[in-house]
Amino acid sequence: MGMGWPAGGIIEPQPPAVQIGLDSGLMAGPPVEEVRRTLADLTGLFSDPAALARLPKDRLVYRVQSWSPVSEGTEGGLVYGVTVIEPGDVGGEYHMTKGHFHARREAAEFYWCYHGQGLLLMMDERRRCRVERMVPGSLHYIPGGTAHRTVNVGDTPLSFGACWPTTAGHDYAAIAQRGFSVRVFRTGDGPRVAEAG
Ligand code: S6P
Ligand code: ZN
Repeated sequence: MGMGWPAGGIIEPQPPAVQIGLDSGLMAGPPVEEVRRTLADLTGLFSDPAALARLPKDRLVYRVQSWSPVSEGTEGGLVYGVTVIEPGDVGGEYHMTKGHFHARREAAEFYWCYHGQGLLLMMDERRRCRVERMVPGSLHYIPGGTAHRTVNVGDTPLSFGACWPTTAGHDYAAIAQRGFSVRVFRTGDGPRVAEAG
């Protein structure tokens, strides 16, 4: 029957391969994969290494569930994922993702927020940054050539869906070396986005 196409006759509707919890954004189903990022995986990400050293290395910062219906690099394919960032900070700097450019610079991406309060940092190759607020229901277009990082500025998990081309690839090196040109800190008046140089 190849590709799940029926041979003919009466068509029996099939259950979906994956379900999404519309409140949490979490995915369930056989094809779902998950990666977890703890503080141990995020060395060099936060600006205060002394604060990092005082915290348990196994603290979960975020996890990414994803479904790649076709193998990475397949032209024309799409990947779907959800990221859940736990609330918290390291020396006052909110929990955030590593952030990346897509290896294929022209590859864009959609994000949308299921739950929580966040900031989406978008930075072009000249290190110019834009920041959008993420709230439940917000939809964000990340154009090609734009590094992206998300920051949980609330006190509950931040959960957002994402859809990107299978050919996009991920380039973490530029961000690992120089970071973003802004950082986001907790203050008594809420989050402050500060220039990082
Ligand atoms: C993939 C997409 C997201 C991130 C995820 C974690 O293109 O942008 O699924 O992978 O939010 O961020 P990062 O920077 O650690 O991959
Ligand atoms: Zn991406």
